[in-house]
Amino acid sequence: MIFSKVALAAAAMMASSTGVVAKGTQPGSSNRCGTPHMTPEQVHNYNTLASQSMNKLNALKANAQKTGGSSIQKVEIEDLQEKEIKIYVHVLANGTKVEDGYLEESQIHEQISVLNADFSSAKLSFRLQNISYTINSTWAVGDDEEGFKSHLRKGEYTDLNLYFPITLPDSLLGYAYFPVFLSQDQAFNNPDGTGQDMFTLDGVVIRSDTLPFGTFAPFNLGRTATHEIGHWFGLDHTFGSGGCEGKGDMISDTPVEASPAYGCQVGRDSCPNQEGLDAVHNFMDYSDDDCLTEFSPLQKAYMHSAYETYRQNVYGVKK
Ligand SMILES: [Ca+2]
Ligand SMILES: [Ca+2]
Ligand SMILES: [Zn+2]
Repeated sequence: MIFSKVALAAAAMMASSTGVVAKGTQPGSSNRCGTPHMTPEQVHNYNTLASQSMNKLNALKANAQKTGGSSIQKVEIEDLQEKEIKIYVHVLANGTKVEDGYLEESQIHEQISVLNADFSSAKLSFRLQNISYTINSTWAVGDDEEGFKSHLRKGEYTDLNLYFPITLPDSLLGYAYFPVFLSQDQAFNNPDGTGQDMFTLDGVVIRSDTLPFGTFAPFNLGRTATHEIGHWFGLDHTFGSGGCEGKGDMISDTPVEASPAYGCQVGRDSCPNQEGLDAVHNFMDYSDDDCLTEFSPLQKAYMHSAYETYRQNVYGVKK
């Protein structure tokens, strides 16, 4: 995927202004997520990958039913190869006190524990490699994204960089970027050329008071990280875009949902003419942290497919 400067500027605006993603937020609450919408090309690629994952799952289910062996859920999980993701944490603070955003290491370890719990049923785990602390009043409020990322980003495209400023523009809780075919990225192939460097931008930015023990209730159990990392693995929101008749999230085992669910609206059915109740417990919806508990089987399979396709098969190694 080649991003033009214009497309990326639009995406960046979406992430940091009153973009489409922010629409529908409850009055007085924060904007849960600023991850830019997928481009048409991304939608096409992700749809293809999701179909492949679905076919694979259906074949496994059929085989499990034939042999009468282990349960379908178990078979789905057994087929996934355990993956451990390296994490580089970057704390962006105003000073060296906790109230300046200078997080205690224990709080970061607790966030990693939440991630390992939330992703364990997907056979995905995380290992903390390093924590960097930077005192910078611009970066501490989430401004100058390209600046802090080009200074701080570590590891390869397989590795996850987490940035923790104190706050973010426009009351966003966090944002991420979907994985792309890095080998087709303009700036990757031609470091002196124009275009956005998707390798550098890759990663997840989250306001640090959403971490476990943070002050941003009801979003302070660390699930903003889980949600944004879901995007980093290629998942879209359960409500996708386009409402009940839209493309949805391209994941066939999550019911079509008209709009984000807030709070914990168990039993919500925003598309009554479409099968199933809204997946309000799904990590890729907008419910409160204590309401978010699960990924669907196909989401789990899809995260593995997307990681293998986009992140593990990168052509060449970024310096
Ligand atoms: Ca769906
Ligand atoms: Ca429905
Ligand atoms: Zn999101």
